[in-house]
Amino acid sequence: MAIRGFMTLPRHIVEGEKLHPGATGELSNILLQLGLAAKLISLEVNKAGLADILGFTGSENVHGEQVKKLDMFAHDTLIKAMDHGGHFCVMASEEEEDIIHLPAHHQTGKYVLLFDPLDGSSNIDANISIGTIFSIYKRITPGTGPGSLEDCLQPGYKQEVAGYIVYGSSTIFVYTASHGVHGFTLDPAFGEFILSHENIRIPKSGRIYSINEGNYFSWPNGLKHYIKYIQSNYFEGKPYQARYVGSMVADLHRTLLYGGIYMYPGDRRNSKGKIRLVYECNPMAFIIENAGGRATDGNERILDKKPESLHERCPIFIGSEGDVLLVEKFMRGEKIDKN
Ligand code: AFP
Repeated sequence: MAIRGFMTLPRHIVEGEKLHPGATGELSNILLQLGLAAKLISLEVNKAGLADILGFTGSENVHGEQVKKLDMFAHDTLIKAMDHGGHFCVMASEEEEDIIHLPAHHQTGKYVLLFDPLDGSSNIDANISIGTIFSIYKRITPGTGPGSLEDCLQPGYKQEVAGYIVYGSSTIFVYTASHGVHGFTLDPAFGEFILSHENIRIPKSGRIYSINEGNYFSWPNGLKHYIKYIQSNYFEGKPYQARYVGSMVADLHRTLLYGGIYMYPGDRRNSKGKIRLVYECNPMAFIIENAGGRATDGNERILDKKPESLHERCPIFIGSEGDVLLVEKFMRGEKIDKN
């Protein structure tokens, strides 16, 4: 097999470093370690149907949900892969209530790592795509010792890097460090991520909407009107198509590539919806904006929101700019011209 010219994830990261004058190489090391963790989690996800790894551990996570073994495997793997490089002062995971301090015997550094180790985990038993989401910030507290909660509660626009790994029909690692959004597909034969999606740009508008329509009767009226509008009008010959996996990483990966919109609104029962601001909304908003898209809570830009707590939830409308702008108009009750 000819491998000349292959752009692997490590090579891309190292070459990308040259675009950041004065870069110390620290972020590159972090991304390389995340790539390694992604491969380990991917291997375990692929074995999920075979090994005695499916099923509940019997314990609940901070949201009162049953935790599956694979979630904990991903959580532990990320911590083990990331805690020793001397890059981080603090970490936080969607699977743990409080911030995670680095072991005392490891050096601390200037970065902060936030992650959702295995998003969409209620889909594991059905062999449906799931994913890992991460974001990296610089610490804001002074000093070189352990970081604090304050470091983890920064608005999303301050992210240095964000990314996700989708474990689907193949495993794909997508990240942005502000210079474009790039996707790498894991070649299982030689265990390396290969550049497969360079400088991804989300279409300005799409023809796919993604939302849990089972909640229709709890939605705000503006959103109900929007959904009926895109279902009952023809756009270039047909109405919008509905696609909803129920794994945000999978739904957002499709949205990034094909365009359209993913929505998880607040509703009558949960005014802030379900999706977590720190672990899911912020990294996905950073990626989508860097690809030319838009992400709001229906009113305010997601990346401008200041998190108040680690596990807070936030309504989200994210995807192609044209689609998000349109749903916002409906949410504000503005008059929309008939198509
Ligand atoms: P799980 O990790 O509990 O499966 O939740 C996944 C998720 O946070 C997000 O990935 C999905 O888009 C969303 O929840 C699905 O929620 P609904 O089941 O309420 O549609």
